[in-house]
Amino acid sequence: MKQAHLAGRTNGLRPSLHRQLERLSQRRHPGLSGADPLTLERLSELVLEFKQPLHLIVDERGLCRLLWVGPLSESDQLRSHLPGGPRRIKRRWRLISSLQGKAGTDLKPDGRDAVVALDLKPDTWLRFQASPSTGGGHLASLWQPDPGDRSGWHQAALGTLKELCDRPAPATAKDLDSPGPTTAPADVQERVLLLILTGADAQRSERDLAELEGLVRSAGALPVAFCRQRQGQPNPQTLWGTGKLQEAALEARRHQATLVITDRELSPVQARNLELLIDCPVMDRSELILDIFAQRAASAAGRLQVELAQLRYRLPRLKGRGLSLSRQGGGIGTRGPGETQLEKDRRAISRRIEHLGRSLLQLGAHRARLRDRRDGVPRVALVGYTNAGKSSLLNALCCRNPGLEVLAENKLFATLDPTTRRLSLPQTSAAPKEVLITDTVGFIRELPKPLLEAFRATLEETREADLLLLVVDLADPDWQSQLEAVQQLLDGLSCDQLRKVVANQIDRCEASAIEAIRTLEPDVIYLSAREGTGLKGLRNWLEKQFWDDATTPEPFTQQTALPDHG
Ligand SMILES: Nc1nc2c(ncn2[C@@H]2O[C@H](COP(=O)(O)OP(=O)(O)OP(=O)(O)O)[C@@H](O)[C@H]2O)c(=O)[nH]1
Ligand SMILES: [Mg+2]
Repeated sequence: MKQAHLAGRTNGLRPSLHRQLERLSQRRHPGLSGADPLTLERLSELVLEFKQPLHLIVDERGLCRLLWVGPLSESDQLRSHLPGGPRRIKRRWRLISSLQGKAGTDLKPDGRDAVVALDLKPDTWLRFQASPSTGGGHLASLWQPDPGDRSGWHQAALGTLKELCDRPAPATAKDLDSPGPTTAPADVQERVLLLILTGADAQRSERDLAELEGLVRSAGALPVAFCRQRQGQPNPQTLWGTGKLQEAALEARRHQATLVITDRELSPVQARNLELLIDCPVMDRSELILDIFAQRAASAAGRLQVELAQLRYRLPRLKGRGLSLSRQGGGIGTRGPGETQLEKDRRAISRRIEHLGRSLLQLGAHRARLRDRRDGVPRVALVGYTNAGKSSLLNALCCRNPGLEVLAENKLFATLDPTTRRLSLPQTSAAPKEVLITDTVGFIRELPKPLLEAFRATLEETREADLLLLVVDLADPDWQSQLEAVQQLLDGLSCDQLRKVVANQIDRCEASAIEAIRTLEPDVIYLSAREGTGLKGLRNWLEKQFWDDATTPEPFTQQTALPDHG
């Protein structure tokens, strides 16, 4: 018979004990179901002698593939100890654990043991107490993987060891692999677990979580679960506590998550540690945003900018990244420049970064020449938080032909490349009055730095505009902090031209929001891009800004002094 593999706390075992364990691991169990009671009796005697739990992994033919000594939690990758490696693992395998505990609750799979056991994907897990109960038998319970249960397992039977040894495996095994109603095929949509650190402000944390969920959906993935921890004394190695990460590992398996996304930027070491502890690819919010940009980039300039940002972000992180950079199956973080290329040659990447930087400079110069050609026509940029309604406003103002509309949809970062349109203003004089309006890429809190740097060429449209219309989604409960974030980002980009706040989406906002913004920005323009309300007021205001005197056709641009914000 094929000899089973012994692993775990085997160092320092007396040779006689070693032999006994080996003999036990060579005993055959009934095929497909059940277990050999005599082997398990002997196993429990050794548990009491060793003062260590012992675990058998039995295949569908009843052969023991591994005897693990000590807690399962001591192995990050129990599967890798199996002869033939993790790929050999099949369904219909059984896990049998002889435990040291005495109380009935000790039979419940718990903590890291439960997580590691789920990794094995066994059909059943028979757990029994090594110490006989007062009646003489061993208390035992049979567990099956259950994605719906918090522990990842549900109890299929409880009884004495003898009873459960004879019991065939329940036919309705809820295997974690079986497609349930909530399960999407993994290759169709990435399933994401969100790992979050919350602050003292509960409302703020809720909104941050909602925003992160929106980003995940924007990337085309499905947020399936989240784990949050109150921010305390951060552990520099992992940011989250070990207990929380154990919970995250369990949640990831319960929900069949294929990716974990954190709301905090991770150092390469932290990312690697998290991957090891959760045993799932881990990515931070910045990388997620970069991925959304990579998906949206349509123009040549947009693609160059995204590639540059991704390379700048990844270069310092190449070393030490494990699972997430070696994913071959597609999904978040694998779009844009190829990962194998990234791994191949750091110097080539640095050269590519230089090359991209030069190309973008050339593009910037080209754009500047184009802008010069528009000289004399006032330029207005629509800026604001992502999803505020900038593109909708551009369409409402300038687009009479439905075929020429820019994309406006309920997605974060729907717009990536700036679009400029001509807007004819109310003509009170004979001379035509036109301004150029540019729809720009949206902003977000804590925009990844490499992205901001790479998008300088696009953001120049904003810097070079004569006037900024700062679009706010007044229906978003978080509008105030979004407005602040945009103001700060504009300050950081040295955009010092006039900023006029435009309160959009008034058709669906709370009356209190209108009151609140009135106190904050008394001269705000209210409108609804969707309903078309307030557009006339905005046009009139623009006309007044650029043509002080309605009879003077000379436009009022940044080259001449602008009045103070008012
Ligand atoms: N009810 C209502 N919905 C609006 C209004 N303006 C925009 N929306 C909706 O808000 C969502 C986002 O609109 P967009 O115009 O794409 O927003 P954006 O600021 O361009 O977003 P990004 O390009 O992703 O930064 C879309 O679903 C719009 O239909 C409005 O005035 N009222
Ligand atoms: Mg847009």
